[in-house]
Amino acid sequence: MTWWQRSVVYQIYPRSFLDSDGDGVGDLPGITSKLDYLHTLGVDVIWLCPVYPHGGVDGGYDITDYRNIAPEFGSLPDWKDLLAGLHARGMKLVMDLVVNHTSDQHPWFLEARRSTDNPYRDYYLWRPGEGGGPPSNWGSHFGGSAWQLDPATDEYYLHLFATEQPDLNWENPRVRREVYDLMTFWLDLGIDGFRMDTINMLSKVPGFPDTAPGADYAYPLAEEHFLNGPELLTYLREMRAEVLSKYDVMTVGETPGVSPDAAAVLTDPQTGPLNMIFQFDHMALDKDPASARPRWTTVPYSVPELKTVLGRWQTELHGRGWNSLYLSNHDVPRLVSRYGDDGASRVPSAKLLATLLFTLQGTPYVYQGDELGIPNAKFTSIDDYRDVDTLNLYREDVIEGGRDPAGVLEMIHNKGRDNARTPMPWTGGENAGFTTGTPWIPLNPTFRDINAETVLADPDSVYWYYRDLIRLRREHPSIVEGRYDDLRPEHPTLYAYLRTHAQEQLLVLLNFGGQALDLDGVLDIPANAALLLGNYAAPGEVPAGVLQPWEARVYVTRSAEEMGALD
Ligand code: TEU
Repeated sequence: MTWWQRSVVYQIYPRSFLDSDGDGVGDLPGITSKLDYLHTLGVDVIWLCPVYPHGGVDGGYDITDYRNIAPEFGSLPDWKDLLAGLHARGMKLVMDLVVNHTSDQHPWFLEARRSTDNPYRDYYLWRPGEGGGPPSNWGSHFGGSAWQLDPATDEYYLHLFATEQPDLNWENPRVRREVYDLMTFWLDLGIDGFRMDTINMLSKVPGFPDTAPGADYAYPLAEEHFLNGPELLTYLREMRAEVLSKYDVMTVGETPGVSPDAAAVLTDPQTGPLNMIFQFDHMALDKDPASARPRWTTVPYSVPELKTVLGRWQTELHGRGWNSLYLSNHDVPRLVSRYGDDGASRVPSAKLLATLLFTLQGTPYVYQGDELGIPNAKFTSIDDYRDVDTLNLYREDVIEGGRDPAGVLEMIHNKGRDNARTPMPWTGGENAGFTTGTPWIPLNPTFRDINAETVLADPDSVYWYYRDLIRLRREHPSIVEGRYDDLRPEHPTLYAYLRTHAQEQLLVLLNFGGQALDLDGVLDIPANAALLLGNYAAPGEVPAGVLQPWEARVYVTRSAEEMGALD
């Protein structure tokens, strides 16, 4: 096993972590001042969302300079201090690599748009219009057409995300060389890897053919024409040969719409260009696929469906590739609100979800604040939101489309990206201890009760449970290496699985839901099973055969034969 297979990653959204200079925006010195907080939690690797100079449109994912730090986040010396502070604690740093697109303010694009024969023109994807409109009907992820007419040359450029995020032309070898060079720049400064943004969108189907029209939006997402495109593997293999193979670093690719088979190719230990990917199947469970914009919908899903999806990735990548494990990030709602119960059972359900996250096979990713059990932030006014995706939805649907604002706000409450982007609550005091100035986005209204200070002071808190789980994972190789077997795939609320490795086998029991569950006739806990960790019962206890609402237990049993009694 490699270091990155044994690691736990903690994702930081710098804008919202901790502000050290009172401008209302989190920054690098803020992060450096909290390294002991992260070290105590036990995480090994920090994934830092973009801190580069940017165009101010998409939370740093619209980069204007790949080799520097945005002044609001600090300076390159501040960044070096952070890296040194991490390395001094035996921790590692992974940077965000955003190279499907740049900002429209990047010098390459400023040049490219000047004339059709500019040397940078082919850094981007330009096409003349068709019949007075865009070259094809492709929609952008953030609403509207994915093509933008640029008046200077009367041609359209492609942008799969915001208008201000033009897509780079990966067919151009000069673009690829630029990317490899900027990767080398950071690797030579000593970083430990990259999280690669939308990395399976690099290769577009030639000709940008139309996609099937959407239900009620003119511009549907043409995913079949840009996800896992024809040259993707060629580009990624080249990237590995030219750059990554020369360093002992980890890579994780963000890849929507990838099957386990495709992931096995991408992450094959010998030939795969990446170490692991973020798959999106479990993110789709509560979406309505028939809707014109599924990601804004919320439909109930069943626990057996969750087990099917997670189980498929566990079994199909076992021995073939490597999984990443995540239930949240900066693009999705808070996990306790989405998969748990953010009301009366907030704490036990947050712990249950953590138990799931840390006891599957793969590298777990914790999103900042999830270790405090933070729920979604439900702002009552659209004025409190900042995310381009959220604001575009509101503009298209309410301001231009005349839909009911209450209904759209509810969609935003359930699925908006700002749920995850409110400032880290460090204390219950002024501005939650995040800033001495005015925070760039309002605080999550729960901060007076749910903040690091209260959570650290409470030995039964979500934070200490995360710490215990991370420790457990380190002490039990079956969690990292073992096989996964779902014991009761059909059961409506019980998620029970085994993790089997050589001489050791773990049994994980998760009662998904607000009802107690009598295990009698459902599953026998073997007589020799010893409780390692639970969110109700303490290690070593012999708890009853009834699981409390949202109860989670991790047992160890000594041998595979003894575990046979379960069947
Ligand atoms: O996200 C890409 C992505 O596919 C989605 O999760 C996307 O955020 C969603 O479809 C829209 O709601 C990555 C980054 O994680 C995201 O923050 C950026 O906005 C996006 O790429 C563009 O760089």
